[in-house]
Amino acid sequence: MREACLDPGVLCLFDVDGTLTAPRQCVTSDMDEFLEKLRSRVRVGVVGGSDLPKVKEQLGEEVIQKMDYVFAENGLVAYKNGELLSIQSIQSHMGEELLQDFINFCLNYLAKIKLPRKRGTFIEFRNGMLNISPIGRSCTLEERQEFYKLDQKENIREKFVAVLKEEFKGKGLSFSIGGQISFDVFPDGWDKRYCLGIVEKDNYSTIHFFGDKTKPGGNDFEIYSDPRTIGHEVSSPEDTKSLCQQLFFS
Ligand code: M1P
Repeated sequence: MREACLDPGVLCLFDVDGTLTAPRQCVTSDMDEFLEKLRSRVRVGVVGGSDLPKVKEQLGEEVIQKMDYVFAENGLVAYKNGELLSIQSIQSHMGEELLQDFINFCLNYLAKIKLPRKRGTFIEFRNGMLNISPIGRSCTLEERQEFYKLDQKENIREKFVAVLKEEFKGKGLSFSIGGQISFDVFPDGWDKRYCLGIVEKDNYSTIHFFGDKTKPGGNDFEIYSDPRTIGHEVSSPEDTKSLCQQLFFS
């Protein structure tokens, strides 16, 4: 069935939060079914800033079996056809010295921020990146929304990133604000374009990318504007679905 109208030269890559799901929420059954249907036309992959446990939480435990590719942490953790392809390690890339200087600086800065609410897990250590959250990742959904609103007014994350950029200038670190309560830190080049280096070997003639954070500073910007992809800016999962309907089913 899949093979009948499948164009194996076309790959569609999707961001997760704000593109396939509401931020940090589970995929709807409607979107899940649509992605299944889309896989009858093109190859499908997801490229999220989040780590694999969060991608699974949102897209389902079976996601690596259901998609052609799953790229967690921008592709620093990569799966193809249900199999692990590669995994990166931030500590071996940065070295313990710089890593600790960086973590210590962040802890110090975090300790000085006063917010209406602060919870736990301010620094999440992932395979290929660090995720820093001023409110703390263990906040509730309500507390998340409250922080996000405040951040839109006061640019708490943007100011933090600006200070880090200055302090760690020339150290080969990149920063991206992809979600609502945190920002990601990784070595230069380990943004979402990282996954393009992986799929390059599969010789696709066309790679579409769909994302919502496509402006400079957003974590979809680099891959969206990369000449190897056709970038599509979307505003919600509904928008993503209707754009894909137009592109692949009309
Ligand atoms: O997918 C975008 C971002 O999703 C989460 O962001 P937040 O929790 O701040 O909404 C994080 O997993 C982050 O790493 C990721 O880039």
